[in-house]
Amino acid sequence: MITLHHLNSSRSQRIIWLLEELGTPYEIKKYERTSEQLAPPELLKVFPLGKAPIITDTGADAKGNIVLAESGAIVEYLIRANGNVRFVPPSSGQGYIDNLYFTHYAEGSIMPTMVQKAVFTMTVPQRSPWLLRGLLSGVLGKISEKIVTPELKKHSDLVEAHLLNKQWFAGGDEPTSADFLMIFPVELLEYFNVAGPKTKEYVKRIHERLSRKAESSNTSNEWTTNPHVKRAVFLDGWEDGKD
Ligand SMILES: N[C@@H](CCC(=O)N[C@@H](CS)C(=O)NCC(=O)O)C(=O)O
Repeated sequence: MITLHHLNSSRSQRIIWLLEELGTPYEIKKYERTSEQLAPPELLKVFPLGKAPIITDTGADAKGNIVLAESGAIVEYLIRANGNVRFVPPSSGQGYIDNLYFTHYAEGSIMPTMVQKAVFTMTVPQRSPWLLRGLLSGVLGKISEKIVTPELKKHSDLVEAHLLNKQWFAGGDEPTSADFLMIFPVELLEYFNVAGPKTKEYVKRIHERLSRKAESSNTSNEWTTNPHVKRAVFLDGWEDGKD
C-alpha cells in the first residue's frame, strides 16, 4: 500500500493528482503547516528533511519499506510502478525533449523563483516582530519587484509560449511527468498574477478534468469522500495555511 504524506497547500498536491489519474489505491496522511507555514515536526520522523511530499510503499505483500521524497522522483516512481502504461512521454523527438526539460525545470528553475517571491513577500514579513511587519513588507515588496518580478516574467513568458499550441507540456493527448510537476508552479504563476491566457487555460483545463473525475467516480476513495483532497490542486489557503 502506498501512503502519501500530504502537507496542506504544498507540492504534494501534484502527487494526489497523479495517484487519482492512475487509480492506484493509496492512503493519505495529512499534516498541517505550523503558524510559521513550516511542516510539522512529525514529518521529520518520515524522512530526515521533513518536507512534503513523501510516499511510503509497503508493496503488494505489505512487507516492503520504501520511503521516497522529492516530487519528481515520486512521479517517476509511481508511473513506473503502474507498469509504464500511462503518462509515458514519447521516447524520441521534440515531445521527449520537452518532457525531459519541463520535468526538471519545474523544481530546478521555476520553483526556486517562486520560493524567492514567497520569501520576500510572505515568509519574512510574516515571521518578523509585528512592530516591524509593515515596514519590512513595504521594503521587501519593493526589492522583490526589482529582483524577483523580472525573473518571474521570464518564466511566465516561457511557459506561455510553450503552451501556445499544446494541451500538455510534451505535446501529446495525455499528461506526462512534466505536467504533474508543472501544475504547482503554473498555479503559482496564476496566484502571483503573472500567468498569460494560455497558461490560465491550462490550469482551468486541469481543474475541470479533476472535477469531472470526482463527479464521475463512483468508488469511495479519498477523492470522492474527502473534501480536502477534492480541492487539493486549488491554491486556496496558500497565504494563511488553511485549506
Ligand atoms: N524539491 C522538493 C521540495 C520539497 C519542499 O520544499 N516541500 C515544501 C512544501 S511545498 C515543504 O515541505 N515545506 C515545509 C517546510 O519547509 O517546513 C520536492 O519537489 O519535493
